Formats: sequence, structure tokens, C-alpha cells
Amino acid sequence: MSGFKDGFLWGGAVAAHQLEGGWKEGGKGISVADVMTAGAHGVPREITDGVLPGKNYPNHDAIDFYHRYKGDIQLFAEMGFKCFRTSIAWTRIFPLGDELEPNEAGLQFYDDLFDECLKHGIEPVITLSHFEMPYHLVTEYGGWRNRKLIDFFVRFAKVVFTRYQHKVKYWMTFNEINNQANFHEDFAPFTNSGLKYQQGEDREPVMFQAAHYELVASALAVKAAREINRDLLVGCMIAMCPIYPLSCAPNDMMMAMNAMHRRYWFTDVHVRGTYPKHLLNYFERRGFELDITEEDLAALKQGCVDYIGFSYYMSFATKATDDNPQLDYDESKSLVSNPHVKKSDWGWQIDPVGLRYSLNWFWDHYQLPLFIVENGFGAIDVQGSDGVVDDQYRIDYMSSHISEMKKAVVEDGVDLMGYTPWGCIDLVSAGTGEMKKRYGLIYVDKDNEGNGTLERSRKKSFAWYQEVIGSNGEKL
Ligand code: P53
Repeated sequence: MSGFKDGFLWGGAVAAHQLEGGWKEGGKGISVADVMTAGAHGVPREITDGVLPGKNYPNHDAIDFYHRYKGDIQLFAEMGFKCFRTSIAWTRIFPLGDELEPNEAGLQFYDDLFDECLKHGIEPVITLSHFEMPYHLVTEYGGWRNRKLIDFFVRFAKVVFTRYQHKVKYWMTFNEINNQANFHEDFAPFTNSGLKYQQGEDREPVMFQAAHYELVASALAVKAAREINRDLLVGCMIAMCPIYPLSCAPNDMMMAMNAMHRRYWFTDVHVRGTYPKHLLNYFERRGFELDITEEDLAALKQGCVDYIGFSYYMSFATKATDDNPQLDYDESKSLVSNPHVKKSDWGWQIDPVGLRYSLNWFWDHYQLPLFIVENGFGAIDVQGSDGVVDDQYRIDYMSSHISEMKKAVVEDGVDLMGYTPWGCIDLVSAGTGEMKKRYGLIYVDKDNEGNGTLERSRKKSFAWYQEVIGSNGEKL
């Protein structure tokens, strides 16, 4: 017996902006992903002021899933997917974000998409906000620094919960809400929260304020889901990169603990509906005056999530330094290379054991069902003379991670709902905007410059994953 429960949700994961394309079709509005150019490893994506002529915006056309989804879902079904995680592009439903009425053409698109999944016995698993909020909410309201965003988000959530309640059971509110712990760079604040910082602005309290409004919005959405239909399950979504101490020096250990506090407090609020005291004390020490009302605190308590969805790609390491006596964590400065693990071509540390550790960490802290909603290996794939990508490295990555995940379930007793590897079909990288950083089990013929036939083909990993699912995780 493999230890994975009956009905274990094997599948794959994507996000609307990274594969759909059709950026102006069906009345869709411009999202934050539509104003980001292509970058590369070490070259950040440029966030432009609106859509400018002559720039390369890879998300505009992506892999044209908007028109090709039927064929793609057919391929997922062939692999045996039990579920498919994608997001609803907020801008298809509310093109500007602040309208009172939704856009019917957008709603119809997702009706058709979910029907197509269900026809093949594939359960949709849906993220509400995955790096694709309406750009209008950035220019008119300053993104999530504005309390008004709570109402706009909750309206969006209620519309889609109501519309799809009989087609979609599993939901998540904000994708990788904790990426913005890395607030010194521009990418995470913008993709998470539509934040653009002024020159010289103190970024940290702005991030905490935006995150607070999101957590309140998330809680209100959870509450609304329960009122609409008791059967809906709503989770949070956390980017889990466990942070190890570089050594067993006591201060390195404390540094790692503080780093975990500063990156994962979001989960405490989602799960327990209260702020951890260490964070409130930190706000006080730093003199941050945040707009957190009694009403907000009551809302947080009423909207605790049903499960914890998380991504896992890599682990981090940190150490104490003399210039940081308080052992404060600053993600842009505090991370060090771990000499015990290898790295991908994009510098992501490959650590399958870290997945078992992460599963146990979440389970020990929260005792809520867990769902691995992203995991995978971004690599440069080359088609062989027969047209097939021999991606043994991806099989090795996934198989070693699934094997650790199995230990967490069978030996450690963690309650795991499912596993949906990221980018099950090649798509646009979020971090770099490249096509070249591929995760798929299905190859898509398109390059960084946008050339290619968009034809789909099965990689070696396709048949491998089909066997994994077919054997419920026995054959790795
Ligand atoms: P890309 C950073 C760290 C961990 C996960 O990432 C991250 C990021 C942001 O880049 O993002 C998630 O495409 C995210 C997906 C994304 C995937 O990981 O940069 O939820 O949208 O595509 C992989 O290689």
C-alpha cells in the first residue's frame, strides 16, 4: 500500500495569466501581468506604466490556452489527472476591478472550461488571485494599500463562488501571499498586491498594511463561501521555502526561527484568525502604525481557512551576522547558499527532504489538511531528433520529491489532500517572463521571443507521471 488515500488529488497546476493569452478577448481588462515585460535569470521583469508599444509582454498571448484548452485538458485526462489547478483571471470577470456588475463573457469562459474538466472527471481547483489583479486598481487606488480593495475582492469572490458552486469545490484565496515578505524587490509587492513604491518610501509597513487588507478580504471570502454553499472548501496558499540555519550555532538557529516567523506569519492569520504576538511586538518596536480595526480582527476570526495549500520548490538557509544584533530577517540580504544541496540553472536550491520537513512543519503548527499545489523543476528542455524531450532530470526531481512526500504521509502521519505539480504544460515563467524556463510534462513549441507553432507534445515525463498517478504513487 502506498499510503496515499483513496481520492488523493493527483493533478497539475497553472495560473490564468501564465497560459491563457487572449489578453483582450471576451472583454478582459488589463491585469498587472499584462504590464510586465520579459526578463531572464538575474534580469528583472520591467513593470511599465501601462502597455507600451515595442515592448515584449509575454503574458499577452502566453500559450493560447484560451483557445486551445480543450486539447490541453484532453492531454491532462490522458495522464490521469484527478484535478486541475488554475486561477480565474479577475480581469475577465471584473475588467477594471471596481465595477458593480460582472462581465458575462468572462464568466461563460470559465463555465465552459470547468465543464470541459468535469467531462473528463477532473476536479477544478481554483485560485482567486494569482498575480493577475486588475491594473486599474493599481493606477486608481494604489493597489492593496487601499482598504477599498477589500470590497472589490469580496464582490469578485462572491460572484464566482455563486456561479461555480456546483462545479468547483476546492478554492484558494491569494496565491503565495507571503512572497511579499521580500518587499525590497519590486516583483513580489507588485504581483501580490499591486504595490508600486515611491522613491525613498518606507516599504515594510506598506507591505504589512496591504497584507492585512488581503487577509481580511480572504477571511470575508471564506465566510461568504460558507454562506453560499457549505460544501465549498477554501484554503490559503503559501510559498513554502523552509529556512534552515547555516550552522548549529545558537544564534544561527534563532536567526532561522525569526526568519520563519517573518515569512510564515501569514499562515497563522489565515489558519487561526489572529496575529502572532511576535509580529505585534515587532510592529511596536518599529513604530508601524497600521490600520487594523476591531471589525477587521473579528472578521479574521470568522474566516479561518479549511486547508493549507502551498508551493514547494526549494529551501533557503540563513545565518546570524554581527551587524544584525536583533536577528531581524531581510529576505534581500539574509539568505546564504546551502553547501549541502545542488541548484537549478536559475539558482533554486534542490532539496527533496525539505518537502518532507515542510509538510511536517505545517502539520505540527496547524493540524489542518495540506495540499501541495505547486512543485516542479524549471529547466531548459531540448527536443531530441524524434521531437521528444528527454527530461530525465525532471523525472528525478519529481520522483525524489514525491518519495519524500510519501514518507511524510506514511511514516509521519501528515494529512495530505493532493499533489499538483507546477506548469504541467509549459507556460510563461512568473519570475522571469521566459518560456525557456520550462516545468511541463507537455512541451509547447514557443520561444522567449514569441516564435513557434504552439504545438503541444508529450515529454518523457508525461508517461512517467501517468504511471505515478495510475499506481497512486507506487511506481516512482
Ligand atoms: P517561476 C518565487 C519563489 C517561489 C515560487 O516560478 C514563486 C516565485 C515567484 O517567481 O512563484 C510560484 O515561474 C508561482 C507561480 C510560478 C512558479 O512558482 O518564476 O505561484 O506563478 O510560475 C514558478 O519559475
